[in-house]
Amino acid sequence: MKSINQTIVAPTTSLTNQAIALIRISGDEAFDIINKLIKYPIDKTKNVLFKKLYDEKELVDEVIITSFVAPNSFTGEDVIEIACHGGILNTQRIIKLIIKKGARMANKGEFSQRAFLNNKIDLIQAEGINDLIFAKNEMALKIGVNNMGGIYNNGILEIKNQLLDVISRIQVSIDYPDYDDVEGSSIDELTLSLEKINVYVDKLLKRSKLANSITNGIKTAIVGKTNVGKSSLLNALIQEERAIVTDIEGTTRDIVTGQINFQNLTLDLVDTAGIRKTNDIVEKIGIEKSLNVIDNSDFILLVVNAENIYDQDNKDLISKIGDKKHLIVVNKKDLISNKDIIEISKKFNNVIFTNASNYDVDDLINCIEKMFLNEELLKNENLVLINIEQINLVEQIKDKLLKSLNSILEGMPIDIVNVDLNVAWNLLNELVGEQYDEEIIDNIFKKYCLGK
Ligand SMILES: Nc1nc2c(ncn2[C@@H]2O[C@H](COP(=O)(O)OP(=O)(O)OP(=O)(O)O)[C@@H](O)[C@H]2O)c(=O)[nH]1
Ligand SMILES: [Mg+2]
Repeated sequence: MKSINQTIVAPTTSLTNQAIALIRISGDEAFDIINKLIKYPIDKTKNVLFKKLYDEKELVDEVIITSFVAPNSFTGEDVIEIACHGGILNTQRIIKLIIKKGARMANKGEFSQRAFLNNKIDLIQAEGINDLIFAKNEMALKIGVNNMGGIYNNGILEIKNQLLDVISRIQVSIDYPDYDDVEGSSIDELTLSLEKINVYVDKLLKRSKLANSITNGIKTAIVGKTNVGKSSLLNALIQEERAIVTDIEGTTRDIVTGQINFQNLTLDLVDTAGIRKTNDIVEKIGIEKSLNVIDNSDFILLVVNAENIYDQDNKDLISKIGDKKHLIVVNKKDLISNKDIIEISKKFNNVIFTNASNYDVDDLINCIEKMFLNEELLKNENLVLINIEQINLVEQIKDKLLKSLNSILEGMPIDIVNVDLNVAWNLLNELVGEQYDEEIIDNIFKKYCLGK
């Protein structure tokens, strides 16, 4: 592993031809290094200065230097940020010069990693920064901003305190078995406290799973019989002629994908081969794939036409979809009467009408937004995690808490209950980053952008 003590440098903006690029230096030698590239040395103070950069005597660029003194910087170290002219060659040349004067190239995410290791941010905040950078819709952006600012982290810190309190009460009653007056250590009181913690963790998990799915992209399959307009629907939703559309049955043979970002949610769409009986080997394979896509999706758009809505193929598809979230999309509504629309609407409670070839899919979009956005998420007043590793940790915490609660209710010895509670406590610490494995931390930050 490269040394954490070395001064590091990286471009914080991407390397392309642009007006201004930003280069960040962080570490003990940040000021010494910049002073080797300018005529009059800058003091170790927080400052913004216009300077000329030199390679020995040769002018390199005119730049703005912003300096931060440890511990009052993003990383908690001395930091110099150089806003230089943004040509690729120019930016690379300045970075090479800085390396020549003693810095080393930063790893991906190393600035954030240092901020974390220097206690400037906790892990939830660090992940928030990443979520913010990669946000695909406004919901993800808002959650990223909230988590970066640590606005709702106190909820999880409060839960940590409550859990510690329960563990301590149990520990006291284990250590002093004869002293049964320890306040709050009766089975009823412990159960009550644990139930409260459980409710919080359970809600956090539910919110987060939903948010993860709608912010990263809900896996959505477009399925149905041939020629009903599935590919037209994909094209209308992504507003691009991606999938081939013809009036020949069996046009789509393989799966075609697309993504649509609504204001607050994202759908990862998969258009599939239409279902029908066929002897064509290639088409058969496509149909097989369509059925697999249903299994691997979280949301299904079953596309039908008015005249085939009740036929056996569609009945089979509905039973294959089972209790997965789905909508029945009656496409080609331009070909049916209002009377038909009313009749069909009476028979199904999750039916939507579209005219995909005319890009008329507004009702469908409104309906999907309503289906997935729950009030609590929109209000954004609680901690929500959208990162899958964090959600997995919360899942494990929930399992352990539930196990200990059940053990208490089943009258198991109290020291056994405490074993699971201690594991939950460690996992909670891992979640906020107060306890960590260096290798895991290295891995977490590697997925960040260079310069972040
Ligand atoms: N009148 C009308 N025709 C439509 C509509 N949507 C699609 N079509 C037409 O229906 C035919 C089939 O459309 P596709 O989108 O290729 O249907 P598909 O379900 O993907 O068909 P396969 O790939 O063969 O399974 C094309 O001729 C489309 O132009 C609609 O809303 N109204
Ligand atoms: Mg098709």
